[in-house]
Parts: sequence; structure tokens; C-alpha cells
Amino acid sequence: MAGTYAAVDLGASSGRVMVARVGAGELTLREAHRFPNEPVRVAGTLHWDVLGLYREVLAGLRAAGACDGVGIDSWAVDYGLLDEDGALIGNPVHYRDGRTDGVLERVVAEVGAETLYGVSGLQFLPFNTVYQLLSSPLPPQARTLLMVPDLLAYWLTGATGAEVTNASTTGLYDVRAGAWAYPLIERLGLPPSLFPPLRPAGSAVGTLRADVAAGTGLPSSLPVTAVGSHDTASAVFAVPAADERFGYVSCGTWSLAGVELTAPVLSVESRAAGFTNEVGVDGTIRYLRNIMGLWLLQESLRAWGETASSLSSLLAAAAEAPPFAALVDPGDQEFLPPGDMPARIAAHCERTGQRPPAGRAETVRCILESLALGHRAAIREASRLSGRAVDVVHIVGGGARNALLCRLTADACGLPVVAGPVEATAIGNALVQARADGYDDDPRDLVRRTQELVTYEPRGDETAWDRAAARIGLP
Ligand code: ADP
Ligand code: LRH
Repeated sequence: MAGTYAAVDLGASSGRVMVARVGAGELTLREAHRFPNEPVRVAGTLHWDVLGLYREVLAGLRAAGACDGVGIDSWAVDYGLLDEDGALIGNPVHYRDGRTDGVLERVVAEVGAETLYGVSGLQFLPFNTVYQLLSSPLPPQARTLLMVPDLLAYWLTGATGAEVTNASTTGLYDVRAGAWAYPLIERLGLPPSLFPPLRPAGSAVGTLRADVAAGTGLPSSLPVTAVGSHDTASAVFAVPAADERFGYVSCGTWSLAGVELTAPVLSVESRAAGFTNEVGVDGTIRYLRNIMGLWLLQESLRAWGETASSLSSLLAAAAEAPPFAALVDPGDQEFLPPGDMPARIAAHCERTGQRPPAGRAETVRCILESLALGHRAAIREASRLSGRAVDVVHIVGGGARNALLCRLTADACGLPVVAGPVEATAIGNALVQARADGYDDDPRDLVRRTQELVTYEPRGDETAWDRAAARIGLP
């Protein structure tokens, strides 16, 4: 039996509504609607345009037409607050906003890094939901916190809940117990009732509200399913791996690089190495590190006044630029906020005793080699700290289109890289819906057999990569 599913996938740089047809040996994807995701700075605070995104979701569902279900995923950590009538209080704030400056340090000093990591297993990132929530007093009228995909699903259906993969990025989810971390929530002075009941990926959210059905031309009986609503969870679910001995890079605005496990690693060494234990579909653990990713390139293009259309000529020039001229640590939080990225890269190089890249091609080369080194370090260390052997690295997401980055990652890791699918997140979203609808073949097998994948074999001089990694303090 085959089904057709609308996958709403909101990335930090663009959103799309894809229509996937899933059946025995069949997986096809059609783009119904794509739209930019542009944050808005209001009175000094960087917000998501959440109502604009919802409008585009509705337009996408209208364009998708007849289907058997809807699932929503988005970037993690951000949320909206509802009052007792279910109305949104204020506009969700972007995780790159500076309101969290210093909060992580304050909370770690109060509670202790060991306690925080022991409960949530999360990499200490300044924008984790917990630090956003503690950056200012909670509005007194706040009754319910909904993560962004749960908020959009609420507007579609009227049903509230917290899908687990995304709840696991809050810092307030107990990764071992598989439940909200109520003792920690209370210790931090947050009301436990703010956090709605958890729902696993694959469970039903509800059906379309009558007004949504009328506005989209879809039936009000259409099911909305909780998918791996954290985009990275959906992407990793669709990695076309043949067995468990794989590393992955979910590569878009961020590079999320690591391995898939069955249990969290909460050791002191893991904490110090900056690894996260996010929950995946089916209770797996996404043991990975956040690396700045193609954000470095996106922000550079913006600073140069270039659009994405100039990307291919810039990448061609970068391929010819001298190797290992300048390198930055792509995990450094100094690259997190929006701003003049080439200037920050140049300053980082000067501070670390390197000649800054001369011009655009060298800057792009610097970004891509630095990302390849970040991918290598994350996958090697994830493998070492978890004991999971890695024979191949899968790159999924928009970065799979960047042949130079894939090739450099293969060379740096000394492992084959399999690139694709580009739309792994939307595919993972649709596959969870299909499974909830009765599809029971191996999803990764289906992706591997039906999607176009490109393999990059490692070439060249591994010792040159070892020396380059040492220059930026990476293994
Ligand atoms: P997100 O989901 O975080 O918004 P995507 O997975 O959509 O990100 O990836 C977007 C990135 O993919 C862009 O910033 C760009 O660097 C890269 N990309 C997209 N198309 C191409 C292309 N044709 N060639 C090279 N890189 C590309
Ligand atoms: C990627 C992503 C990542 C999070 C970040 C906030 O889109 O979800 O997994 O760490 O956004």
C-alpha cells in the first residue's frame, strides 16, 4: 500500500512543503512550495517571523493538494508561549539573539555542569531553550510552552503536546528517564505545568481544524502526525546507511556531525568534548556536535552582497585557491551571531597568528576546509567516546550539493563520504508518517535504493590534514 504525505520542513534559511509518495520500493519527492525564512529584528531583538511562516505553511498545504497526512519539523530549541486561552504571547525569539549572553555561565555556576549534563546530556550551547527561558522573567500569563513545530501543529489542529526529539533539545528533558526533568525544572524556578505532555515521533497530533481545512482545501479528517519534529532527527532517520557503522553530517545552516547510538554517553570526557545526546526517532540517541556549518558561507555571501546564485562560481574559485592557507575553529561561538562574517574570520586568523584570507575565494576555501576539519573531529571523537566504529560518513541536507565540501570532508576523515539525499529532512518526516500509516519496510533501505547518492572516496595526504587539524587545536 502506498501513501502520499505532506512534509513541512522549516530550516533556518528556508522552509518547504514537500509531497512524498511512499510505498513498497517507492519513494518520490515533489516540492509543492519553498519560501525564505528571514528573521526580523524588532527593537533590538531578533525574532522569527512565525506568523509569516505559518502563512507559507498554509500556502504549501494548499499547493500540496490531496494527501494522506501532514507532518511538521523545524530547527530546534525555539518556542512560543501560550496564555490560558491558547493565544500566543509575544513573538518567538531567534536562537541567535543576544538575550542569552551570560545566562549559560550563570546557570552552570548555580546548578553545576555535571548536574545539567547528567540530566539532559546536551552540549552546552548558549541558546538551549533552558537558557532562553531563564534570560528574563517568564511572562506571568504564560501557561504552555510549545516548541516551534508543536506551535504550528497546534494552529493546524488545536491540539497541544511536546514531541520528544525536539523536547530533548530544551535542556529540561531527562534523557535517561525519557521524561521532562521536573526536579531540574523546579530547581530552576520554572513552573512544571508550562511543559505539555510528551508525545513520541509517530504518534497522532490530531486532525485539521475546520477553518484550516476550509482555507487549504484539504479535508478536516486529514491526520497531522508528530514526526521527528527536530529537523536533525528527521534528517538522521533518512540517512541511507546500510548498517550501524556510520557517521553523519546533517549539513545545512548548521553541520550536525556524529554517530547514532542506542544509549546516551554522559561521561565527564563527553561533556568536556562538547557532545550532545539528542533523542532520535525510535528512541535512538543522536550523539553529535554542533558545528557552525554553512552559516559561515551564508553570512559571508550576505556581507558581500552576493546571492545564492553566485555560489557555484565562488565554489569553483575556492577549489582553485591554495590549500590550508588559513583555518578557523568552526565550533567557536564567536561565529554564532549575525554580522560581518568575513571580518570575523579575518580577525580570528590574525588572533591565531595566521595571514587572513585574501579575497573571497580564499575566504570560501578557509570556511570549507575548516568545516571539513570540524566534521572530522566530531566524527572521530564521537566514535572514540561512544565506541561506535565508523566506516563511512553520510552527508545529508543542502551541503550534500557542495561537491567541494563533500570531497574535503572525505579527504579530512580518510573515509568515503556518501552525499545525499539533499532533502533528507523532508524524507525522514514523510517516512515517519508512512510508518504511522502502516508502511513497515526498512526506511533507510528504501532511501538507499531510491535516492540519488554520490560517493567521494578519500584521496591524498592524511598527514597534511593532521597538521591542519593541529593548527586549530582539533584532533
Ligand atoms: P537549512 O535547512 O538549515 O535551512 P539546507 O539544508 O536547506 O539548510 O541547506 C542550505 C545550504 O545548502 C545553503 O546555505 C548552501 O550553502 C547549500 N546549498 C544549497 N544549494 C546548493 C548548491 N546548488 N550548491 C552548493 N551548495 C548549495
Ligand atoms: C538545525 C538545528 C540544530 C540545532 C539548531 C538550533 O536546523 O535544528 O540541530 O542545534 O538548529
